[in-house]
Amino acid sequence: MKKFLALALALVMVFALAACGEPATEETTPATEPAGEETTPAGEETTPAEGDTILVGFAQVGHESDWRTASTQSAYDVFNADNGYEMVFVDADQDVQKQIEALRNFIQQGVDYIILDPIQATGWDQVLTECEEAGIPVIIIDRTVDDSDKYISWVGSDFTTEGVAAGEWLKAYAEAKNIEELNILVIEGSVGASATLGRTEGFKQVADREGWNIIASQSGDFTEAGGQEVMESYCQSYAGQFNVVICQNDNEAYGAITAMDNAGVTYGVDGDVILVSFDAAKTALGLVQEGKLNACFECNPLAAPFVDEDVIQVMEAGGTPEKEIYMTETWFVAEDILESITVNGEEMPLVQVTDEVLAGRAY
Ligand code: GZL
Repeated sequence: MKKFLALALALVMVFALAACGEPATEETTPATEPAGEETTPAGEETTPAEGDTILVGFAQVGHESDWRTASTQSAYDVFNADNGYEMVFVDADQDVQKQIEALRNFIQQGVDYIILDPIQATGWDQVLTECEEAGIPVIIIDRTVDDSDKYISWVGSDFTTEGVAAGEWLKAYAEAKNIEELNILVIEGSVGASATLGRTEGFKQVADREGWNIIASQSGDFTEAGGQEVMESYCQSYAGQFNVVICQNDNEAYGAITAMDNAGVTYGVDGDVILVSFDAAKTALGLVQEGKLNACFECNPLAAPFVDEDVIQVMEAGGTPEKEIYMTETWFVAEDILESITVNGEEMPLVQVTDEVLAGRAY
């Protein structure tokens, strides 16, 4: 009954807005809003709903990567009238101040819940205090807030474990291929992002333990253009000196591939350079299957269902959700020469990318 009422009211509102000459399309966002590049950067959109629906405000990082597109799509797939929600969505275009402004606007709008994917790990305690004083629960997804605990739950991935996994795989792979010396270039993610900090820290733990040579580590800002720019610089500065490139997300790897192609540097299973990325978007997994990427370490972007089921619905029923809710991840590889790796003492399987694996991917 609740959903039917919300849907009926939403339809009434749509026709009312249309009659007033309002752009009806802004209020009739379907359950599956295409959230790709056409997402309004730094803009505000609202899914329609009326009545006793749950109003959530979502301050998203931006639209910088395939991963981000999937994360935004996941929110539109869940927080819409079909499921008893109305969502106010803000794309902060990788600008922390825009995110903080969005949270303050959500307070003014009187949303029921705030969802935040924090662009950077620090600088949040003041605005989270304001949310707490306004009595609005905040749910953090994906990246972490490291300087405040004024939020109900965090739903995301263990970035340090992702970095350790990449290091442990590289160790096992080099041994299997009889590669004795590893000279490594790293293309880091956005400066100050917990995903960057964690992946860097985790990989470095293994590199330090194994005595590997990390030649350089620069930020590509999690974008394809950034990855290409850094890789072009690396190819000029370290020509012939490196045999491993670690990209901290898929889009940086796409850019690095363009740069290495242009520089005549070979990579992947049959190349001179071992190429690794994080995220595991479908495009990247296709590159793994082709052997252009040697390995790809998943970071699951589909947090919205967990926020709905394990946090908001629990609170709506009067319960207390878990403070930390971890997503499940898979480590993908191009070849079947290794079945598993040991990460932090736990044996974890490696999945070779096949047509069947690709067909089963949601993003
Ligand atoms: C990781 C996420 C990162 C992705 C990038 O959880 O925050 O941000 O790895 C994205 O693709 O830009």
